[in-house]
Amino acid sequence: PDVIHLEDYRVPDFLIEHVELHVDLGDGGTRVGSRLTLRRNGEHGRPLVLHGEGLELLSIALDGKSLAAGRYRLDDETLTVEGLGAEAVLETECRIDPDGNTALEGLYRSNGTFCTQCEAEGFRKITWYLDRPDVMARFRTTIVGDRTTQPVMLSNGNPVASGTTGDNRHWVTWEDPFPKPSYLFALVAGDLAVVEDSFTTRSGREVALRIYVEHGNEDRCGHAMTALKHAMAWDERVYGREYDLDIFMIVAVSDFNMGAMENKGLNVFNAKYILAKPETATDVDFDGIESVVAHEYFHNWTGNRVTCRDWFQLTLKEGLTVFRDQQFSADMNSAAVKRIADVQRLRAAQFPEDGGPLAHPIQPQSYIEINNFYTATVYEKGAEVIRMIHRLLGTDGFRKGSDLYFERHDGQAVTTEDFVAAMEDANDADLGQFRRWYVQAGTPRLICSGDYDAADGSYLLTVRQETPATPGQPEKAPLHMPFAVGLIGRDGADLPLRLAGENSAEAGTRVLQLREAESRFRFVDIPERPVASLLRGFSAPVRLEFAQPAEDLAFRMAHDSDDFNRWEAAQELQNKVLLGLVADRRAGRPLVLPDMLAEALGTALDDDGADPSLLALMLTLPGEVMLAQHMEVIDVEAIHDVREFAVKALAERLRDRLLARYRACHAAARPGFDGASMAARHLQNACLAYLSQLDDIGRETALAQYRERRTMTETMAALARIAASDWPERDEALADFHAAWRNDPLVIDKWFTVQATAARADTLEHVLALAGHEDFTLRNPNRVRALIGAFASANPTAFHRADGAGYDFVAERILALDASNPQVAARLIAPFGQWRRYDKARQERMLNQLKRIVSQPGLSKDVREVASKSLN
Ligand code: B3K
Ligand code: ZN
Repeated sequence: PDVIHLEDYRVPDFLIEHVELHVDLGDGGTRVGSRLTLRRNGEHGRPLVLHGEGLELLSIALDGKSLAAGRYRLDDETLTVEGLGAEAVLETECRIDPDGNTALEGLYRSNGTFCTQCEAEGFRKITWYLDRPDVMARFRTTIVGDRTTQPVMLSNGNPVASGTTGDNRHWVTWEDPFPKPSYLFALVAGDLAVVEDSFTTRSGREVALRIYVEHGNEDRCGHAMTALKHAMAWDERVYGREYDLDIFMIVAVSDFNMGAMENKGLNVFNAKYILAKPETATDVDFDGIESVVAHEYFHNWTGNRVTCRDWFQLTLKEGLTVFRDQQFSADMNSAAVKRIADVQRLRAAQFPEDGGPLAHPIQPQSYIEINNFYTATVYEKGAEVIRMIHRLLGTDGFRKGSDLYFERHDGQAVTTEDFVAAMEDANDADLGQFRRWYVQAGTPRLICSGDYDAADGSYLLTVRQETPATPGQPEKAPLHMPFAVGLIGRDGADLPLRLAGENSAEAGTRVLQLREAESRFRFVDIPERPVASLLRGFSAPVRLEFAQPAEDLAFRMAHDSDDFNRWEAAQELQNKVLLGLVADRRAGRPLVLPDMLAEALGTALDDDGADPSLLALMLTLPGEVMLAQHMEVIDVEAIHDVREFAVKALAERLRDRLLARYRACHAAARPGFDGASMAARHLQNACLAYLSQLDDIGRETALAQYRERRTMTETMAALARIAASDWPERDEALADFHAAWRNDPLVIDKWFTVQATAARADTLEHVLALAGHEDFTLRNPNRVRALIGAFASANPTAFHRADGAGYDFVAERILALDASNPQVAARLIAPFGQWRRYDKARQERMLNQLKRIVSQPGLSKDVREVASKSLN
């Protein structure tokens, strides 16, 4: 296979100044005319080699003269033209088939609407082009379509002309004044409804905001529109960045390979991240919409105005933009709850990637298919790396750095090095060693110990860092990272911290810097044995190893001034207890729930002062997938049984307090997206997860909540309990839910997921039946993820069934899907890549499926790359 290496990067042989596109949409195929104004880049005699895939050539002309067959060469991936002058105009016309485009890359149709997805390399499926991000051109796009079926025809920038042509057809021309790479091109045409609003920028410009949706969805756009306006104001306030066009458009489509796309002035979204009202979307959906709308908007500066030189720089725009959307959501809602959710996601998706066969640095050094590198590492770990820079430089220093970055590089295609250099130069800082984060893969372990010396009142903190080997990187160098710590006194307050040799002390969190393989910090004037709170706010993306007694963890759950670490203490205590129980079960000892866990959670339940959402997170035991990360060899059944045992035992012990809190939250919550109601629902549902385990009141509580149909958040939480149960009402409830929402695809996705993730012995049989349900289709990525993706990644007991039937089912669907949509198929392979973590029998079964996938003839390079690397 063709491996692309970062070290082979060369500047483009030609630049494109201007592009004129003429897209004639039709039912029997679409004709794309293109006129490229080219300039030779430097002195050389090399030919022009344009990218192009799946295009049927209709005509080609150079500098106004039609080219004879011998003057150009065409193959499956390129068009080569020799003999260009220093400046040239190349015109081509081709035919493409959007209706047959099931890969959803390039120009395709979703429910009849024409739409595009060009990142990373989809533009070459529309016309021949230098389809690489360092070629930035001005685009002028004319779309011709049917007046009845495509009354709305959109592209980047501003509409500058339009007209009709007879035959019930019309045309519109769009012009984008900002030079951009082809991956930011977009075109949409269809019969869509529009919801409009406007935003006045701080310099007083009026920007029209338009959200286009399928008819009937107009009443579900309010939340996305509010999020957009908040994001626009926030970027002005926090980063000094103003929007730059007169129109900002979002189009929501049903069939989309990922979340959304930041095309210049015309974002295209998966409908899941736009459409919501409390009756149809959960609070998690509402949060997701707010953050994805903001994320795509923020790309306008971090990604579009300053873009990537090549795809190895992907984290330049993605890590930074994820960090910005995380900051935004933290500002809009509870910062601690947001931080916890982000860390949970990092641990669930990125840590396994970093510890498995697909480990790669946030700046990969090579790839076969770039679409495979839109990973949790590039995005989420990339965001953690930016967050560390932010921590090291401080809020003001980071802002100075970002200002300099925009000032230096506006309108350019740059590298991560340019970003780090701007941060350094603006702050006179040295990020030399810090740069290793960009090129070194693997999750560092921080092995910590603390020694209190009562005689001289000092506390010695020792931190050793060690990064495990990853494929191709056997040796790791020490990393530079911020390490936020606090020491808590017996009264629960943070002690003033003074390191030996310093003159004054400050209370609260202290950000230490780690650079060496081993660092020691001696805190002085510590009057009593403190309780250490390490890695506050998760100040670096590492695994912390610090043996802290259970009493200290319970103490921190109640007193840590850092809310993230209050939650983290709860997680650690729960991990300790549950993993102890796993060991008991494996040794055949009876399971007994330690009193102290119930007491610590009881104390949390009684905490009326804390954010209910934080309490919900503290009360929720680590999931099976998280617990598994702590086992040498994952024991799927033991983890499952022990967790179920603990939930039930806790429910019995805390019954009255759970019920009281449940009722109070239920009374406090109002339908709608307000922080207090969302937090109340969060805690209500965390209590329900326990209560539903109780034989007497569990069933009635869950059923009552389901039947009340107050908000989708409550309905789904109840239905999840019902779907996992053996209650006689189970089938009826599932049938009833389906009947109520059969015409609402985003809700039906939830119906599939709730069954795919149910912890039941017969789940695989249900999932097999669901895969044959009339509502199931491999053609819709959301539906695929709702059933197959959820089953493989969020139902460990069913996916890892000992007989291998779960593996067989998923591998078979990956192969079926690969024929139509390689990008989505490749993403389903990840769980198989974790095979080393399981027992011998499962290892062999997982490996056999990977081998089966790799040996399939005609496999896409997407699936081939991930599956074959997963075998290592
Ligand atoms: N930039 C897009 C992702 C494109 C994925 C291409 N396979 C969405 C985002 O990160 O904002
Ligand atoms: Zn992004």
